[in-house]
Amino acid sequence: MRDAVEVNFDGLIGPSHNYGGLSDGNLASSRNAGDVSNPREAAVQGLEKMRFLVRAGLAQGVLPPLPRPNFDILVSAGFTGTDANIIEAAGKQAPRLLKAAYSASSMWTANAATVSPSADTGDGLLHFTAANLSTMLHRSLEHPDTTTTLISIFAGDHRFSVHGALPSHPDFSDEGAANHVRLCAEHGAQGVELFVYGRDAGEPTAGFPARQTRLAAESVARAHELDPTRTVFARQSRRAIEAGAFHNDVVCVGALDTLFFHEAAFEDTAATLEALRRAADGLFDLKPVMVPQADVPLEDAIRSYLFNSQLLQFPGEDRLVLVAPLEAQETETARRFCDQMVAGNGPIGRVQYVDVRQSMRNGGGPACLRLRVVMTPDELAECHSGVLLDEELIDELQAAVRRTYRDRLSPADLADPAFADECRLAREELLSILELEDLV
Ligand code: SUG
Repeated sequence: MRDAVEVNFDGLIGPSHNYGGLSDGNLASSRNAGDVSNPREAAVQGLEKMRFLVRAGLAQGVLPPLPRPNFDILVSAGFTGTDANIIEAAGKQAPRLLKAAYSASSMWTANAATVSPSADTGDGLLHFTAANLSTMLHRSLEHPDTTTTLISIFAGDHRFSVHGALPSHPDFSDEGAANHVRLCAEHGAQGVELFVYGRDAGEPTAGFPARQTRLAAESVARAHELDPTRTVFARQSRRAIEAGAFHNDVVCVGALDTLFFHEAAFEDTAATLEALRRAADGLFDLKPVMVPQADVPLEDAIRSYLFNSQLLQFPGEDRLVLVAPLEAQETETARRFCDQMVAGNGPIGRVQYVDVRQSMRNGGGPACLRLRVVMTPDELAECHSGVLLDEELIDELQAAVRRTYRDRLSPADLADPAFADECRLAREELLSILELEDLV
């Protein structure tokens, strides 16, 4: 199917965006713990990034924020009474749990699910598996609501197959598309799916957590009916995880036939590239762009989030565009590498820097904020069109955000029961704009 397109579904940043310091191994989350956040600016920044892609002529979708606070976890922890009683008591007795219940982490939709386009799957359906995100408590709360959201948007089992999350056990730890790369000649052609894992099921790890297991990756590949000869499983390097690459997409991004990655991304780079070439045989010639440690030290790569960029084919441009965070431009080694790369004649011809600083301060760059879904025209026609953006809809969402979101949120504010109502009303307004009232 030649005219399939890649749709980027960004997470609309929720009204409770805050710096909770909840993610061990995510250096930005730990560094900025307790700071005052600006949810309004965060959501506007995210929507401006979406506007940039819409203006470039790319297909752009949005996923709404999940309901926060998540009362289910608070009730499971024994808090009872009215919503206000629950929040007040949790604020006093379990403030960290209240932060988890309020986390706006569903904004990072690269972790919402793993997606396999219909060109890759045995049954010809477009498959999604919601990620259990079981390593971090606050993220483990997302998947039931994420599954419901995906089913609302991708309804109809003759085109779409939405799988619930894998079991929530450490052997099945799954963080979705952040550890998954699809390579192909063109979006609608059969591709090669690369799954990157940090540990085997049952394998103990010291130090920062490895959030993806090989068993989880294999389970998703099986459920999606992927062709084993076109599927590659590669191990992320321990060194990258210890340096703060809590997902593979902090050190690697791929699109079409191009894989852009840091020298230290994989445990065995040569074997990974060899396996990819074998899997791509007859489909496309892999174009690896490896960034040497000598040019961009791993620490700079992680601080700048150079690799947590979107790699996109812009209409009218013959080489790929890297949509990178401003922090990459501000990091000398990363910027120098980008300048040299675009001056050469490799597959990446331009770098565009975007401001997503509010999200970056929690460890989420441009690539974390989007879930890529390759869709045929029939699939596109059948999904819920209310979440497909044009500039007018972006304006409407931004106006709602400006009306309903705070521009200052400190951890202490979460204990105020009035804030829960504020979050609910803001989300309801967004859902009504997106014609997703069934999710209220
Ligand atoms: O899971 N941060 C997220 C960042 C996710 C980035 N996603 C990708 N790399 N695809 C995480 O660590 C921090 C929340 C806090 O501390 O308040 C957080 O969850």
